[in-house]
Amino acid sequence: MKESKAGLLFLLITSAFAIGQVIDFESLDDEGLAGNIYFGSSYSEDGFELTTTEEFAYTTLYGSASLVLHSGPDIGTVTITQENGEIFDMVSMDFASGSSQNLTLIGTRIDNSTVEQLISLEGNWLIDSYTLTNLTDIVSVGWEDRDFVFDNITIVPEPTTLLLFTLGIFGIQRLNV
Ligand SMILES: [Ca+2]
Ligand SMILES: [Ca+2]
Repeated sequence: MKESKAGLLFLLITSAFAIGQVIDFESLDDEGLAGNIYFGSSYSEDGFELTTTEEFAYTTLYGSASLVLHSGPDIGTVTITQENGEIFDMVSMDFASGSSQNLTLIGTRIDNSTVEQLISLEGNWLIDSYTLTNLTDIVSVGWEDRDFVFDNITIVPEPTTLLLFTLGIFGIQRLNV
């Protein structure tokens, strides 16, 4: 019994330090269709949820399924949260845009303070990867989106919460011994 508990603790601790996961939208790539396929205002993958005030579509025009925000003449917002409310870092993301412009990604921390990451989109409709250094220890991230294409959102779950939880269990178990 003790051994299995120790094994479980080891698993919990090592999983707490898991490296990043990539939201790559490949679960949408089952049609093999060109063009934009509209499907609604939310999308879930790897325990994360993306929502928008407008409508999401996906496309395979970039060689891999990627998301497109269909905002028409309006500016939509895109928001990413972890479904269990845990803290995470967002470390990179791919974007393509038809017009050259600056884009500000705004991360929100658990105390409602915000951090910002400015990226410069080239406007050539080519997918580029952007390294994000400011979006650490956040519970959500969002941006104003004008028909951008995006893919490969790389996220590192923050170990602190789970680690503290695990250490808490460990402490309680020691008290019970
Ligand atoms: Ca994934
Ligand atoms: Ca993809």
